[in-house]
Amino acid sequence: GGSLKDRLSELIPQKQEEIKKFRSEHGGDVVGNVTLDQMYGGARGIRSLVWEGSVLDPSEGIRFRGYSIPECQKLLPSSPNGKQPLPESLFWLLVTGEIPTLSQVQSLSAEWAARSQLPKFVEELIDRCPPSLHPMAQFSLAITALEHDSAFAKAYEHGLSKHDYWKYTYEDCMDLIAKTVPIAGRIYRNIYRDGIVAPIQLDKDHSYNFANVLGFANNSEFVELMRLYLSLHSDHEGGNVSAHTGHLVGSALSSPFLSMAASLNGLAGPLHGLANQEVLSFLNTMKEEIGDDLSDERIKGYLWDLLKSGRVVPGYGHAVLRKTDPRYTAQREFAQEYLPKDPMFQLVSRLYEVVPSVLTEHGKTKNPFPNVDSHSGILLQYYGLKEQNFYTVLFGVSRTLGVASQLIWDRALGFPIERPKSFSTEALKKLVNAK
Ligand code: AMX
Repeated sequence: GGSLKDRLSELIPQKQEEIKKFRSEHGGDVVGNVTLDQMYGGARGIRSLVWEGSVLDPSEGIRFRGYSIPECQKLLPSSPNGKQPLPESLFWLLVTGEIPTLSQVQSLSAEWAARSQLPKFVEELIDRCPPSLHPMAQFSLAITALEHDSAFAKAYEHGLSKHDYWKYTYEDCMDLIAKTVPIAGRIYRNIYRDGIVAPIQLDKDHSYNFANVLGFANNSEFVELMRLYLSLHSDHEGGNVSAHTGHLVGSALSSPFLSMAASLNGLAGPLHGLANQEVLSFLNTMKEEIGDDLSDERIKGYLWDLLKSGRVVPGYGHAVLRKTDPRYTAQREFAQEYLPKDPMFQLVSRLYEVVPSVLTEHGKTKNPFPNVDSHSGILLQYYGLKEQNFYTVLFGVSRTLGVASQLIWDRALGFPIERPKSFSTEALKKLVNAK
C-alpha cells in the first residue's frame, strides 16, 4: 500500500469526524473528579489528557493501540533475519492504529535512512561539547539545534493554514526520528570511543543503523536487542514526564524539534529515564559490596541499608503500574534466551525474588515490582555497551517515536494550547471553605 503520509491523509478526516461526533454527544459528561491530595500529589490519576498511541493498565501494563507487548512481538513485521518487532512497524502502528505490511515497514526504514543527514553545524556543536557534559544534555542540545531546518517553523513564519499544520509536523517528525540515530552515535563515539561515526546505510533498518553508529552492528544479537529496546521504550501513554512534556510544549506550536528536546530534558531526570543509568550503578556497587554471596540475607541487608539511608531502589516502583512491567518481562525473556548464564542477569533475577518482599515490608511504595529500567542495563553490558551514562540516550531515541506520533495527531486534531488551572494554597483554602 501507499506511504504512511498517504494513509494518514485518509485517516485524519475520519478521526476528526469521529471526535466531533463524540464530543457533540458527550462533551459535557463528567469523567472524573479531583481531590486536594491529587493536586499536591503530582496530579497522580487525574484524567486530563488525550493520548492516542497507547493506554496503560495498572496491572497488565502497556498496550500500543490495543495490542499488548507479546501481541506486538507476534504481529508486527520483524527483520527477515530476526524475530523482534521492527520499531518502524511499531511507529506505523502508533500513528495509524494498523499493523503494517513488511513492505510498508521497509519503506519507513528507507525513508528514515534517507533523512538522516545532519547539518554540519550540528555535528560541530556535538564535537565541541566537553566529554564531561552528560550525554543527555548533548542529545537535547543537538535536537534543539535541528530547529534550524524545521519545516513547520518555516511554514508557520510564512503564514500556515491550521489545516496544514499536521503535514509540516509530519515532515519534521520524520526528520527528527531519522536524525536521532547519527546524533546519538556521534555523542557516543565522541565521549567513549575514537570520534569516528559509521555512515548510515541506506538499505538497512533503523536499529541496524543505530547499532552501527554506536559500533556494535557486527553482532546480530545486539541489533535484535536494539529492535526490541527501541520498540519497548517508545510509548507509555501520555502522562509520564517525557510524553507529557513533548505534548505540552508542542501545544504552544513549538516545532517537533523544540518539543522533543524538552521531552528529553524530562527523560534525563533520575526518577524517570535516568533510572536505567542509576540501576547499573546500584547493581555494580552492590556487586562490589556483597561479592558472590547472593543469599537472601546478604541482599536484604544491602537493600535495607539503602532504604534506611533515605534512597530509593532504582528500577522498582511506578507511578501507575501495580504489577511487574511487561517491558521488564520482555527483556527478561530476551536474557533467558541469549544470556542465561550471565552473572549480572543472575543478580537481576535474584533481586526480582527479593526486592518485592523488602519493599512491601518497607511499606511505602504502592508498587514493589520492577519497571522497564530495572533490566535494560545488564543486557547492554553483556554486549559491551558498558557506559551507563549513555543509557538514557537509547531510551530517548526510542521515546522519540511515541512523542512524534502523538505530535502529528495533536496538530491533525487541532488540539489547543494546554492551560490547566492552578491555585495557591491560600486560594485553595478559600475554595474548600466556600463549599
Ligand atoms: N524504593 C524505595 N522507595 C520507593 C520506591 C523504591 N523503588 N518507589 C517508591 N518509593 C517510595 C516513594 O519515594 C514515596 O516515598 P515518600 O512517601 O517518602 O515520598 C512512596 O514510596 C510512595 O511512592 P509511590 O506512590 O509508590 O510512587 P510515585 O508514584 O510517587 O513514584 C517512581 C514513582 C517511579 C518515581 C518511584 O517508584 C521511584 O522513585 N522509583 C525508583 C526510580 C525508578 O525506577 N524510576 C523509573 C520509573 C520508570 C521510568 O519512568 N522510566
